[in-house]
Amino acid sequence: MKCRRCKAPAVIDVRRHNAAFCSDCFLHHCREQVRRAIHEFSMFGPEDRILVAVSGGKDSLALWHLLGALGYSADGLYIGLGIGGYSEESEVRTRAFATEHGLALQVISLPEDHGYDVETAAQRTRRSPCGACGLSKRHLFNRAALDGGYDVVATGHNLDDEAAVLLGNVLHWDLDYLARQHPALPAAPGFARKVKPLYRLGEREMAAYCVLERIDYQIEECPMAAGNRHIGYKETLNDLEARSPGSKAAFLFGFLEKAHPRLASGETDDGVVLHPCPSCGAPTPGEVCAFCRLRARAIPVTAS
Ligand code: Q46
Ligand code: ZN
Repeated sequence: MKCRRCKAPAVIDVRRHNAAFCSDCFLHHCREQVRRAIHEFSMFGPEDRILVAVSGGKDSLALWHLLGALGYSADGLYIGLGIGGYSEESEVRTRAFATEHGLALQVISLPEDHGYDVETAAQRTRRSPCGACGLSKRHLFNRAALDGGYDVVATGHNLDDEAAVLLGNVLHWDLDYLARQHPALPAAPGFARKVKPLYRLGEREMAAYCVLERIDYQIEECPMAAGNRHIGYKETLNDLEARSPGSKAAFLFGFLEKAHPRLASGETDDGVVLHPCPSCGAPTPGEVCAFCRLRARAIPVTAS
């Protein structure tokens, strides 16, 4: 197996591209896919202040590394979810990466700063752990970006993640979610701009990138992930991909090119009026925002 670009011995094949690469050319391929994603959707420019949502896993650390390799300066935000040893190790790796590369990192702890952890919030609000976790992370990343004067929040969602979310949204024909599923969501009042520069790269590519760049990431799966329906969607898509390489990319990129523009242009807000949450200021259609409701129910009430 030879590298498609330089004909040296290859270390990885990317069946979707019907190509194999040597180490240097594979890293070049990853940088080019991210560069293309950034330009294709005008995600940000060199003058923008970027906040990267880092979890300590392969995708977010690879993203932070790739942005630096492409000449962007980006700060990181890590949210400690209070998931025992998993969270502790994730934080250690995130801090070590930031220190090694001289990057600025902000750390928020759900238990210490907000008085609850993911498991408690899930139990008390009868949400799935990932539901409570996702709601908390979206809210806190957005707030940190607005408070810190950042232009954009970048997350490490990769091609596999996005294809799995798309499959779920299609299976449920959730048109609102489909209209909002995009690698670059513009800023709106109370909402920071959000981008996914890894949407053109698969999970396996991100793991290989970390190995080749010697990035020490959290390999353990989150113990709360069991039962997350996106895992099932990923397995289904992996079966499809094994039989027909390129299916995932065709599914996601075809949606973005052909279906999303129609969905987004037909998007109506259905008369929904957002107003600031009286407790935290986040835009919400209800009285108090979903995050503040979750937090109020998740924090144990102490007897007076
Ligand atoms: S951290 Fe949170 Fe993931 Fe764990 S609880 Fe679910 S959403 S699986 S990215
Ligand atoms: Zn609120």
